[in-house]
Amino acid sequence: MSFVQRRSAGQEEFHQAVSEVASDVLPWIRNKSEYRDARVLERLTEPDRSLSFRVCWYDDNGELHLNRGYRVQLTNAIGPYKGGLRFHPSVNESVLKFLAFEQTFKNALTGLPLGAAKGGSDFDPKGRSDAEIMRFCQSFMSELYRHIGPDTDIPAGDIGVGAREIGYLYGQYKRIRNECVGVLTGKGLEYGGSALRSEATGYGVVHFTQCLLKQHDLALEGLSVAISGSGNVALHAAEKAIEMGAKVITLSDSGGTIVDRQGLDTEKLAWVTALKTERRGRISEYVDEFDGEYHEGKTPWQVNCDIAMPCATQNEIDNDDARQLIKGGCRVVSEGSNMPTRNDAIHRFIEAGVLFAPAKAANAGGVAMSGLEMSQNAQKRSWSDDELARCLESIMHEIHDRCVEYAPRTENGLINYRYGANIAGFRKVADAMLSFGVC
Ligand code: NDP
Ligand code: 2IT
Repeated sequence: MSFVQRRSAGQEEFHQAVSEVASDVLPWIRNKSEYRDARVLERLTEPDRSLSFRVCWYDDNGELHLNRGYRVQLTNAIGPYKGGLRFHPSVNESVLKFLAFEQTFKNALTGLPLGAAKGGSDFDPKGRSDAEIMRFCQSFMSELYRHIGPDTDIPAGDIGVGAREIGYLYGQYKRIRNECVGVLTGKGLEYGGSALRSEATGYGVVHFTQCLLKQHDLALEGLSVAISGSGNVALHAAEKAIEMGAKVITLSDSGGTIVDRQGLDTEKLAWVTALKTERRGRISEYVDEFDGEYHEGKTPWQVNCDIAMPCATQNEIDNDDARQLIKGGCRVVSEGSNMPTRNDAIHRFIEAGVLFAPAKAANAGGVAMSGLEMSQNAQKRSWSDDELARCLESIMHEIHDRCVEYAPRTENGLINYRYGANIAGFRKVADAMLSFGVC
């Protein structure tokens, strides 16, 4: 860690992500000189390249704004660089390096040939008109286009980047390059997108959770689920959890949390989806429409639940939240967002016998479906919804089984998925790197 702390000084999120992986990988490679001598893990902490660039755009009043754009291309050892773009004021190099680092092991776990990258900007889309979003996306792509390509680097969405933004970004790429190629995933169905891409991350989290429960002779039906966030991942996780008979009792946004102890049903969820995707409103409006409580400025982790599904952002569960969740009867934590749980909280969960599904395994359904979008684009074909739904389920099962293959059982007889995901993901990338010699 001192090597990473020295070379990436002040990048706390990045240190956190590396430390979490290193705590499992370093003991595992202790007797494996091929990985140790080639310093594979250290090499993965230095991205292949990290780009930053100026993004200028005009708001609707004709005022000029200046943001910074980024693309961190971490490794293309097992395939072209692949990972989302995040537009949020908190974006900086540390956040994108942690996300690209996590993406490395996640993409390896999918079993698909996908390298790892992450990008984005400190641009804040909140309160901006469609025209402002379009001008920002066009300006951003006017630089990004020279660094990406369908066999080089294929960005997708993440926080603040959904179907609307991917449309504007792809439109600009096409205009500059005069090429219709699979250079972005998450595209609209009319112009090369894949069915189920927008649903895949949230659905995948629930499929993974079902595998984990089954492995421990449990079932999802009837269990209460506290979900954070109300964006792409949260809403699709809620949809699939409800479909599978679970009771979804919370959603949140950066303003606060709604608690509906009766549980959301498909009608209430459709209302929230319209609120968030069409009107771009606040989750607090839920309690004007339906029964329930709104807890301003609070996360869902004070609410008693069987399963916690963080689906908003990084570091949303700290040690106190973990203590509270355990006290409230939580038996499973399934991470939809990337690095939502602080490292001390992960240890607390595992020690307490809470089944912990790490993001790099549980939320890999999104990037896996992106991989399938790339395959469809390369074939110039579109696969059916049913076929893609079957592919997603089987990929999530395979990821689960890859984790179990490497995971020791904890003292309580439970599977340590964090360990299994870290070792299975690392091993694939490391073996590819060893094949290439020193580079
Ligand atoms: P969205 O932009 O669609 O939604 C993000 C949600 O999280 C919103 O409800 C937002 O609330 C909330 N949120 C964001 N930042 C904060 C914050 N600092 N504090 C509290 N709430 C916050 O993003 P996604 O659903 O796509 O992404 C959510 C998470 O899932 C991220 O960690 C992302 O990296 C991860 N992920 C996404 C994938 C995808 O395919 N989209 C794939 C795999 C992982 P508000 O609107 O108020 O900001
Ligand atoms: O964190 C993630 O896996 C994503 N945001 C999706 C990346 C992708 O390329 O689909």
